[in-house]
Amino acid sequence: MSSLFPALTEALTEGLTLVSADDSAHGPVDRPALRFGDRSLTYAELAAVADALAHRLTGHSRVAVWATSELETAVAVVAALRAGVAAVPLNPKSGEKELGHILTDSEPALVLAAPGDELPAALRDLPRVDVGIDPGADAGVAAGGPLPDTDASDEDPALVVYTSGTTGPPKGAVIPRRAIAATLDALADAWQWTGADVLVHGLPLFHVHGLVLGILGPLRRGGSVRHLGRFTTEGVTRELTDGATMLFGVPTMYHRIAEALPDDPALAKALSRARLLVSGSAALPVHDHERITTATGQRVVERYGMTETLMNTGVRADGEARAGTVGVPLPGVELRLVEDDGSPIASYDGETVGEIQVRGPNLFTGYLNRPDATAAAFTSDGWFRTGDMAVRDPDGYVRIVGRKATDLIKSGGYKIGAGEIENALLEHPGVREAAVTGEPDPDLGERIVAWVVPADPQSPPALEELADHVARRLAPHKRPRVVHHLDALPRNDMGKIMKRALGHG
Ligand code: MCA
Ligand code: AMP
Repeated sequence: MSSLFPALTEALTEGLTLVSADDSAHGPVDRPALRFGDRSLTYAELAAVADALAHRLTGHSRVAVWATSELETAVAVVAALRAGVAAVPLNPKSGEKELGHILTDSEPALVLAAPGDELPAALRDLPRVDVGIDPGADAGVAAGGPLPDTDASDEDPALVVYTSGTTGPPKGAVIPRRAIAATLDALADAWQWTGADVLVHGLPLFHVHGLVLGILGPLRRGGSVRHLGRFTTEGVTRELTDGATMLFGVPTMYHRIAEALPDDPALAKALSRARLLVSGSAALPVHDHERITTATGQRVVERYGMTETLMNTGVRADGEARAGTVGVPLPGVELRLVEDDGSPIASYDGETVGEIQVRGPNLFTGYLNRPDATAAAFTSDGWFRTGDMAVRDPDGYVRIVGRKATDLIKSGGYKIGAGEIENALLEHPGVREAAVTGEPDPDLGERIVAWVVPADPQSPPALEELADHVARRLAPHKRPRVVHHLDALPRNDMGKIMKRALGHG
């Protein structure tokens, strides 16, 4: 396939000497590519550092990336893609159990990390390659010869991204190069996204939203991205006031923006200047949409995607941004709604609910080492079962109304499997039985609630104790925010926990 990053290739063919300042607005070489805080790289500099690193990666099948919200993570992933090697981004806050599972499952040849980063014990047996970002030191990269970027096949894996299911440990979604190119080009069409755009975001870099859309997206367009390190409304104000054109965020971030707006005229002004405000990863409540529009005159557009499918639908930049909808299928994406028995729903009546199934070049190739789960995820004729329930308006706009599995929780835009947390809770000595549910939360969308039968009713484990336990074993965002102690869990005749009965507990 052609290069995933034409602007990088262009920067290389133009030569790695920096052009004079007056050419900077035009030539790809001197255009800013990445900015994290006060550290940044132009396309020429990124080409130098990423390609020097890429030459050290060729020949491997998979490499892990210690995916902090720093410049090194972006460089490491670009280097892996330039080398034709799959990158496995690791959440640097992953607990021992989660990290252990991911490493055993994905068997990376080495781990890429920023020079100063301290890695946990689970990673110390892996060869480590430090990600240098000194373009001067790497100026001789061209001597390393051409990289496989353009020779890699469309189906070659680009990323393995771990995503939670209802039960068991997370599964590694193998995302091929073709899916990344297809989804980013479809979004470019929908959003009139060009190299002139400057994106700002503060999303983590170990998931599709922050990494594929937020970093690889601008680089594929030849534009630039400014990462906030962590999301703050001050950071959003600063960057949108200073020339950024687009903002990507999860609903929790837009909720925090909506909360801050009444007392923050600078934020309102900055948002009103943006070309496009995009929300995704979970539903943005209509109330937050409305508050933002009232204060800024801007409409937030939503897009709908999944780790396994990348992006499926979106509200187009030239379309009507209707709160509560995720827009229309993106170019190249086939989308249908089906009944429980799998029969397609023909109507576009805004009422008939069905499961969303999708097909197209944006899809993953399967779950790593999980042919069973991969087979179960697809119909016999190649449609991917998303598990999301939706209706379609007469003009094709999709409205997501719920999820098939009650055991999947979306909190802060993270997908979290109830079973995974239940297993972790059961490993705590103070827990005899456990069930996990999600309940509505104005900030997080849903918050994780643990229902626990204590081993010793006289001294039940406290919330903080259980939250720390889950954060240490899995990840902090998977920790319960509420714990209820019960004498017994409600079970049906088969012994299965009746979670619906818990909501009222
Ligand atoms: C608190 N903390 C703890 C504990 N309690 N750490 C360890 N043990 C504990 N017991 C720490 C947290 O790690 C965090 O640290 C800080 O305290 C605050 O925690 P919390 O309140 O949970 O989080 P927050 O800072 O308020 O985060 C809200 C957020 C975050 C910024 C919106 O949820 C977020 O970044 N969400 C993005 C999720 C995302 O990108 N999803 C995309 C996947 P620290 O502050 O240092 O971290 S979905 C996807 O990719 C598909 C394709 C799609 O459609 O997009
Ligand atoms: P993940 O598995 O973490 O990639 O999350 C994918 C899931 O996030 C989808 O299956 C949806 O349930 C949800 N999702 C993503 N974007 C949206 C959106 N704009 N509105 C509602 N749900 C969304």
